[in-house]
Amino acid sequence: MIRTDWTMAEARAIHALPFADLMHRAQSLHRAHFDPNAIETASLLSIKTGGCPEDCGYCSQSAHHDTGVKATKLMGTDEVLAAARRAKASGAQRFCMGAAWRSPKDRDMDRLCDMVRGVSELGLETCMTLGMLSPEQVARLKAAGLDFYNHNIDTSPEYYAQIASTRTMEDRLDTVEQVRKGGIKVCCGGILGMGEAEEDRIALLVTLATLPSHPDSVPVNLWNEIEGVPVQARAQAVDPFALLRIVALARILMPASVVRLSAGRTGMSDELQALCFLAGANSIFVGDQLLTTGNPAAWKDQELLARLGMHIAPARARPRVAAE
Ligand code: SAM
Ligand code: DTB
Ligand code: SF4
Repeated sequence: MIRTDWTMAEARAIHALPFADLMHRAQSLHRAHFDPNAIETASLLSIKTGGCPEDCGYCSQSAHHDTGVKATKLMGTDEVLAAARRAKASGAQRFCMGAAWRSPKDRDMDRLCDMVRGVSELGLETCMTLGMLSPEQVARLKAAGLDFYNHNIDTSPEYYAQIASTRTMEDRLDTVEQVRKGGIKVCCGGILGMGEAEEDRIALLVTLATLPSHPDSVPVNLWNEIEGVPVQARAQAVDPFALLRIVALARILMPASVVRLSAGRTGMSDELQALCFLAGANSIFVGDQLLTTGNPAAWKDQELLARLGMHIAPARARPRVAAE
């Protein structure tokens, strides 16, 4: 059963299960919906870096924080396609293009659509993350063939105002809804380790799991340390078992969604990543670079997947909704 009526009380109770029970429940649902040995891969490219007018307290790219990240212009389509070819050659299935914008300017739309068409023609799935979109912009990207749009809500509705003041959770949810209505698949998740309480992490997932339909993919990021941003002062290391409980809860609340173990893998042991896959994570970013921070080297990921007997394949939910 795919449910969109989860309550906080239900989510808290699942989250608090004894570890073995929680992992068993998550793994059973994972197996009912996906091949548990398959992992999806996406590669990221920052097509427009830094100088962003938003003040997200975790982000190296905000013009409000002094982080040493240099602002660049929107890349040319050829440069983007060259990076997409390299990503494909190194095993990526999806190419995700990110821009440090509050929202795209209409004058950029032609080039963005060219990028989507070009990346699709290479046989890669396409994803973009460009900030807020108008319904017209959604329609243009859809017509160009955009498969996914990433737009994270990042934390709980209660904690959101502590993280960003130039936009609200409602703004984020509005764009997510526009994207869904426009027929583009939604990628929406959050960040752990920004000083939020356990309750906020659960509320983040309940917010996603009670949307009109679950995001197609749910990135779980660990906050990546950035010198010079406000979150640095209140960030806390995420206990590995706390991470596992959140991955498992995401899998249980949204059983047919792809859960991506996103930022923060460089600091994780192989054993912790393997446990995250058991808890229901079935997607990773591959390639040495995320947007402005690092990611494990490709050979390290290949070695890890080989040791676990896992293979790279599109994480497609099984059509049948099986009982636990
Ligand atoms: N500007 C667009 C937006 O905000 O949607 C797209 C780019 S933005 C950098 C994409 C996502 O990266 C954010 O929503 C956040 O979840 C994640 N992110 C940014 N900085 C991060 C950090 N230091 N650690 C972990 N995740 C981070
Ligand atoms: C997501 O949830 N994580 C990715 C992607 N969506 C765009 C971004 C992670 C960024 C980590 C910090 C950086 O590299 O600047
Ligand atoms: Fe800009 Fe996105 Fe970074 Fe916020 S998260 S400052 S919107 S690039």
